[in-house]
This record gives sequence, structure tokens and C-alpha cells, in this order.
Amino acid sequence: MTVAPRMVDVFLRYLKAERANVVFGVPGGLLHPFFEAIEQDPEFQLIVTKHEEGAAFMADGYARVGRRLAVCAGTSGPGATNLLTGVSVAYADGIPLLVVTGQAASHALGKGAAQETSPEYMDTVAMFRPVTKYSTMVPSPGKLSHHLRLALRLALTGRPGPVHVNVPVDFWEQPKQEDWFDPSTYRPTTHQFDRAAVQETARKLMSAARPVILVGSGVAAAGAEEHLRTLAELLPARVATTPRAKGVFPEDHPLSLGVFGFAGHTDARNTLLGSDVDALFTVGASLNETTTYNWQPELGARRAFIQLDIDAERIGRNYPVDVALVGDAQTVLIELIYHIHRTIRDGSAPASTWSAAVPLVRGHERYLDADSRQSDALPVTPQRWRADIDEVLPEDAVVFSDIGGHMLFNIHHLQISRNQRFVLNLGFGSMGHGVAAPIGAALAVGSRPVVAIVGDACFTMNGMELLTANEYQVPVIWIVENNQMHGITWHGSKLVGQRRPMDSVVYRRPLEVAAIARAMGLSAWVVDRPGQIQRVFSDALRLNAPCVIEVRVDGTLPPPLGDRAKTIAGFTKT
Ligand SMILES: Cc1ncc(C[n+]2csc(CCOP(=O)(O)OP(=O)(O)O)c2C)c(N)n1
Ligand SMILES: [Mg+2]
Repeated sequence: MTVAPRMVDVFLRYLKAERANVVFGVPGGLLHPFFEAIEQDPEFQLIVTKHEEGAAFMADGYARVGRRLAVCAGTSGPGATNLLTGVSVAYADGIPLLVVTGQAASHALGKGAAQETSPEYMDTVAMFRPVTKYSTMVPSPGKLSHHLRLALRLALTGRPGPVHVNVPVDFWEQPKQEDWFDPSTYRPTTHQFDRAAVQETARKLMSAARPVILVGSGVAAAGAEEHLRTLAELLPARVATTPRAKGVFPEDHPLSLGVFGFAGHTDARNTLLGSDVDALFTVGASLNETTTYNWQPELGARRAFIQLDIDAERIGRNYPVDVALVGDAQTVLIELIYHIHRTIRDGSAPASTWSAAVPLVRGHERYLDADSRQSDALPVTPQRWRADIDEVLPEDAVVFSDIGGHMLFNIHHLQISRNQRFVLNLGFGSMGHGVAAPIGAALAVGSRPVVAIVGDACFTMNGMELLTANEYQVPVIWIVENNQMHGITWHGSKLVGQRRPMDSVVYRRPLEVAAIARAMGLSAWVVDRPGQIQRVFSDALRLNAPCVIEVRVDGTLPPPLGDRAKTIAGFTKT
């Protein structure tokens, strides 16, 4: 017997057309028809998480690393509100998510149905509005496809972002009411650029003696890493990345200055804030607080300040620009490289003098705390085990960081090279993202090793999702740096306010991370000595299963916090 197509079938067909074949969520009554249809369709994988926030984080990881739309879903009421923080993370960082939530049946709306979240009660659509590009309750079954297409168009056009559709439970099984539209017919794939601005940029970069490029995460979002490298080598220009774009330009490249901003590198800071640079080209960098050392005016004091962003709203927001380029980073860079090539072919040579400049510092001396990187002290220092792991990190590893002191150590002390990737939710800065999002990423990238370097408190916030990874056998390696406290707060408290260490954030009972992981059924190791993690990590990789390495560190060593503390201290003064 063939069943007549229902609205839910149409909905699923759109998801398949957008290659969003994994749905993360926690089923519940008012979204049951959707989850049931996903479960029954062999082209979908339904990942039932332990908490909806984990589902949103995983979808975010899937979209961020897989570079495509991801879907998360929660039932009405608490299912929807539990998604909110994860969706906010995606909104802050421009990640395309389709968020589906349940709703009471249409005939019951306004009558106080169980878990009703209509505009008359706890308006979920309103709750999602500030953290999505579009949030709506579908008004009738016939309008479901229309609103879905509108949502998908917004999620995937311009600066991407999350969108939310809330669907009364009785709509899903209504008969199909609309014709099919192919994605190419409902959302534009435009490649716009301004030719005059591209030519002006080419002229300014060609005539600069000390051109520098500041790479933001927009370059990764546009898949423009290789184009950026071509441009830098062509001039040549020295290149720094924002903290969130760490590794988008390989940090072992001879032109790499490392990270500029929060926990960044001295070369990057001295170069970008120094007086030598005569052309600064920022590509997909929003120039926010963490990227600009609290909006340092020196960064703007250039003969040529060229800013490329997909979002016109960010152009000239914090620094006046000489040339504004609005567009997708890959599209504009292709055009720019073409122009520069043509100028060179016509006989001009780039004026860059970097080739004759003193080469950049490499090895341990590149970093603050060079001694701690080589220290044999027990327990191991946060710097030393990171220097150790650089020796064994696979060349195609995807490395997630969470939020805390460990993040500052990660930004400063890991070296991300070509084909590796570093992922961080610094826009919203939510703890726990680095624990759950790697599960989604591993599902998106299949064979690439996914490693999460997280703090003990981030682990306790969303660590139950390790059960999810174990159930579905998603092979993430979590390295949990255990300093038995909220290290960033403890160290930070000594620099701000009354400058007293906040001892409330030091645990009263020791946290046994490896033991917890084993109780969840994962393999786990404890590392506390220098030179130990290399072998343990290789064993973990061979396992090809979710597992945990607990690194017990000397927590008294401060992370590279300096500028942030100064910023906070500056904010609290009136
Ligand atoms: C959801 C959320 N709550 C609170 C914070 C503020 N915060 C930032 S880092 C941190 C502590 C992190 O501790 P841990 O994971 O152990 O990392 P460590 O600093 O010790 O390396 C807190 C509470 C946050 N960023 N996100
Ligand atoms: Mg900690």
C-alpha cells in the first residue's frame, strides 16, 4: 500500500536536498511525528543526545566543520529553551542551523495545552528571534514549505546563521499541499564583487613595502584558505590570524605571524601595532574586542586600511577604512589574485620588502613562557604537554578548544599547520561547546581525527554527551586538562577587582575525570608527566573510538591572560 505524501515527507525531502542528513535532538510528544519520520527514513541518522544544548552544539560542530546546513530539534517548552544557548553560539559565529521545535496542536493554541508555547503563553518564537536570522511559527500546513524555504534561504545566504521553525504537532501528517522546489530555485548562489574596489585593493597591496593580512574566520567559512595563501605568497605579505581563525593560515608557514589578539603572539602584536606596516588588509575579521587588544588605535593608523567582509554592517565599524570590499572572501580573493597577476604580467613588480626583512622567530622562542614549554617539572606544565602533543597531532586533525584558561594556552601554545583545523566558539564563548560540538564535527568529516582540548569545568558542564559519542561510536579524543578549578576565574581574580584569588572556584573534592569517563564506558588514560602524552595519544588514535585523556597539570601557572584582564579592569572603571 502506498501512503499519500504528507507534509513531513516534503520537509524531509528539503533536508536531503540540502545534504543535512543527520538530525540531533531529544524527541518528545509535540514533535513526535517529525522524529518518527526521521527515524524511519534510512537516509537520515537520528542522534539522540543527552540534553538539547548538546544537540545544538553538535549541529553547530557538524555545520562548522562540514561546511553545510545542520539540523537540531527539540520538543516544545523545555526542549526548545534547552536549545537556546547552542543556537546563540551559532548565531554569534554565523553558523547555518535549522532549528525545529514542537508546538501544541493548532486547535488547542491559546487554551492552555500542555507545554504550549504560543504567543499567548511562553512565546518560543519570540525567544529565538534575537538569536536567529528568522524565527516563526508555521501558520497552516499549506504554508510549511513556504516558511521552510524562506528559513533555508536566510540560513544559507550572505553571512550564514541559524533559523527557527516551530510547528504545531497536527501539521506534520497533513497531506502534501505544494509542489517541490529544488534548492537552486529558492536560494541564490551569487558571486558579487565590486570591480573598482578590487582594482584599488590590488594597487594598494602592490605598492605597499610592508603589507600585512589579518585573517578572520570568514576565510574558513568561505573555504578561501588556499586563495589567501596564494595572495600572501604572491606579494609577499606577512599574515596574522584572529584567535578564532587560528590556523586558517598555517602557523608553520614562513610568512605566519601567528595569532593577533587574545592570547596571541608577540610577532603579530609588534608587527600589527608597530609603525612599519603601510597596508593592512583584513579578510573576514569582525575586528571585535578580542581581536584588536581592546580596539587599539594603532591598528587603524595605516596608510592603507582595506577591509573585506561579507557583512556591510561590519565595514568601518571600529576603524575607518580606505577601501571597503563587501562580499564572499573566496569570490573576492579570486578576483584580486587575478588582477594582481595581470598587473605583474604587464610588467609591474610588487613593492613588498618582506623577503629582505629579518625572518620571523620559530621554535620555543616564538612563545611566551618558552621555559615552561621545555620544563621537566612534575606535575606537567600546561605549556609543556602542548609542546609535546605538537609532535604527534595528525596532519589532518580537527582540534576543538573550549572556553577557559585552557583556551588561552591552546591559542598560544598549539601550532596549527596546513590541513589541520582549529575550532573555537569565541563569539558567544559558551563553556561546553568544545565538549559536545566535536561529536557533530566527527560525524561530518568521517575519517579525519577529531580532538577536543577542554577544561575540567567545561567537561562537567556537558560531559554527559560522552555517553552519546559512546552509543553511536563517534571517535572523538577528549583531552581534559584538569587543574581542579575554574582556572581562568581563579587567575583572573588576582588581576581585577580587589585582586584576591577567588577560592570558591577551586573544587572542594578532587574531580576524577578518567574515572568518570570509564564509568561511562569509554577508555581513559591519566597523564601527569612531561613527555608522556605522545605515546598515550598514539594509543588513543589507534583505538578509533571515543576516549578520554585526563592531563593533570600544575594549575598555579597562569594562562596568557594579560590583556583581557586589563580590558575587564578598564570596563569596570568609570
Ligand atoms: C556557559 C558559561 N558559563 C560561564 C562562563 C564563564 N566562564 C568562562 S571560563 C570558565 C571556567 C572554565 O573552567 P575550566 O573548563 O576548568 O577551564 P580552565 O580555566 O580551568 O582552564 C567560566 C565559568 C562561560 N564562558 N560559559
Ligand atoms: Mg579547570
